[in-house]
Amino acid sequence: MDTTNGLEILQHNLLSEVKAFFDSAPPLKDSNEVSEKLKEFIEGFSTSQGDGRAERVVCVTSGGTTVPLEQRCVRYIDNFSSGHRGATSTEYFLKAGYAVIFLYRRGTCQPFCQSLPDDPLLEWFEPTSESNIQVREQHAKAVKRAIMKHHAAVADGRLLKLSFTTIFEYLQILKQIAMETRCLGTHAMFYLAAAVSDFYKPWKDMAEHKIQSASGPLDMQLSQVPKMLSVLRKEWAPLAFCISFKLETDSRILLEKADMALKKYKMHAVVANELSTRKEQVVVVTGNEKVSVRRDKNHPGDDVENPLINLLLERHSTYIEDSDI
Ligand code: PAZ
Repeated sequence: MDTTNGLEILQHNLLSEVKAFFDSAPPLKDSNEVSEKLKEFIEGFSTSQGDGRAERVVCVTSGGTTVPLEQRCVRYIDNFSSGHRGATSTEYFLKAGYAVIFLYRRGTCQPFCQSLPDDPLLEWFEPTSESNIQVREQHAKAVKRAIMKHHAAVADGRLLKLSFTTIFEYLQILKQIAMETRCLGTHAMFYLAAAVSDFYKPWKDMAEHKIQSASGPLDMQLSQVPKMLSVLRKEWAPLAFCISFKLETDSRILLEKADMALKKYKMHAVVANELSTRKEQVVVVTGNEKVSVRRDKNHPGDDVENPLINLLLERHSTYIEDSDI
């Protein structure tokens, strides 16, 4: 088998696995609505600005995907991701003038919510009369700021939020986003911070009803989720600037795995992070460098996403300029 032929066969096999994944996935309930929202959002900002520069858009994925074990799902496999990285990064992208499609796991961190009180929601408010409720004085500033910033981003047509829970929903929506943003070419970016399951139970092989414990220990085989990063890069969004993340708990293999992902999926950069230090430091791995990015400890409240997004914005600009030549 010559190498070209070998690669073609691998690509063909991958595309068949991807097709099988989507064909057997439960269809998205609100697929048409998602499509409409995306079209409207992109139309809203994709016309050139006054200075002739086209707008830039980033799809930020955030939080973890679940893997249902039953069709009428009682149990599922989940992961640790809080969505903090995606939510915080979204704020920096918006600040830099990007339009953001925030694809997030329901119930995880949201942009502009970091400084909201930790108290339970109902305790933020107090009744002032029979029919009036106000935010408690000690929370008023933080709540008002969060609401104003969020409202401005959505009302300006710069923030579109789409939610998922399962691996099936996540990949179907990601594909829709990629197809709808193709028209933006190199001005589109994918910032894939979501923790996406590597294994899943195909829908057709899944028990319909709750798995019974009376049948003894659970012995279940999971299939591998097809490598969608490859498909995103090659098929769905071939011109977009693509950043994926690599998380490991063993620092000895982290950079090597990030390098492998960079080459295998042809990403433009892979952000390598370790579970325990992910809020302090990441390493941006590209074809010719490994840049360590750290949170500035001298500035209280600063986070690692601030320098990370600055670096990626620069790289995206260079990518666009180089592609224009
Ligand atoms: O969501 P979070 O802020 O708790 O954590 C962020 C993260 C570690 C999920 C992200 O930086 C990441 O590495 N995502 C990809 C994980 C992976 O599938 O390797």
